[in-house]
Parts: sequence; C-alpha cells; structure tokens
Amino acid sequence: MKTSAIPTVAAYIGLGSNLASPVTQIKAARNAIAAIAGIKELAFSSLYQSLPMGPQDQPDYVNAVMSIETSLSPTDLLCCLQRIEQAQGRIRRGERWGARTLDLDILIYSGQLIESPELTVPHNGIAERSFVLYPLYEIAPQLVIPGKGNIADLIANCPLAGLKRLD
Ligand code: A4P
Ligand code: MG
Repeated sequence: MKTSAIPTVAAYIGLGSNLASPVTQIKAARNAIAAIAGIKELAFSSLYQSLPMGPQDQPDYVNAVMSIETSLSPTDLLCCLQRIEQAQGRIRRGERWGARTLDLDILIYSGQLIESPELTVPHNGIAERSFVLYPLYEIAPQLVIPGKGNIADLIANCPLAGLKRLD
C-alpha cells in the first residue's frame, strides 16, 4: 500500500533567555522542541550573548535560532512553544520586554504572512534585531524573509549592538 506523506513546511524559531541559567534554558528548549511530534530539527545556530532590548535593569540575554521542518499549523506550533515556555518556568508579569526564563518566537513560517490577534509572522522586529538576524544568517545565509527581503541585505544594515557569539 502506498503511504501518503504528511505535508511539511520550513519554519524558524527564535529562542531567548535571561534568567535561571540562560544557556541551560536554551539547550533544554532545543531538546523539548525537537521532541515534539510533527517537528524535525534542521539546524541550530551558535548561542549569542546580547544586551537587553527594552528595560535595561535586567541581565544580558542568550539568544539562538533553530530551523525546523514541521507538519504543525502555525497556531498549533505556537501552542506547543508556549507550553514549553510554561514548563521552563516562564512567568508573565505584564511588563513589556521584561526578564524571562524562556521566550520562544515563531520568526518565519514557510513563506506565509500572518496577521491575527495571536500571531504576527514574520515576527515583529525580525528585520532590525541583531540577536535574531545574526544567528539566522549563520544557519540560513541565502534566506529571503517574507515581506522583508534578503537576510544578507538586512544584516548589512544591522549593527551588532553588543552581540557576542559564545563558544
Ligand atoms: N505573538 C504574536 N506573534 C508571535 C510570534 N510570531 N511568535 C503573541 C510568538 N508569539 C507571538 O508574547 C506575547 C504574545 O505575542 C503571545 O501571547 C503571542 O500570542 P509573550 O512571549 O507573552 O511576551 P513578550 O515576548 O514579552 O512580547 P513580545 O512583544 O513578543 O516581545 P518580543 O518581541 O518577543 O521581545 N532582548 C534581547 N537581547 N534578546 C531577546 O530575546 N526579547 C524580548 C522580547 C525583549 N528583549 C530582548 C529579547
Ligand atoms: Mg515573545
């Protein structure tokens, strides 16, 4: 009997943490994401240390980007990522851009442009944030970000702003 493959798309996830051992948080999140049924890891960037965007009275962040192949819809993917944030002790205090154990953002989902109350894809700020663009460029140097353009062109206009690659 012929089996029909479940259609999959490529997506990119941004990972960030600045509380409770950020490097450990990011590594645990990577494993948790890769373990979800309907997700296969394709690539994972280096870890980067970055200065906080937003309130400055918080620790530096560790950021990374993961590319995946997935059969999950955008909303199902968001739901799975939010479950992992909760499991890793994310507390939402209502402060915009406040410190967090773990933040998982859907940066890109296939070639789609999504604008709904719960989801904006590509993620807001993707084209200007060094802690997103540089790790993304590391794993996908040819990428065209839907609605934004070539990653190489975006990087050329994006200062490092204190971003450092960790070994
Ligand atoms: N949401 C909409 N679009 C998306 C998407 N593409 N991916 C909604 C994930 N979530 C998305 O998110 C608030 C709501 O955004 C969610 O309920 C979801 O429905 P949140 O995680 O509760 O809050 P947040 O992350 O504080 O809000 P926001 O505005 O998404 O912040 P960002 O843009 O994620 O920025 N500095 C450094 N150096 N590194 C960082 O990683 N991150 C932030 C947070 C601030 N400063 C940082 C960093
Ligand atoms: Mg977020």
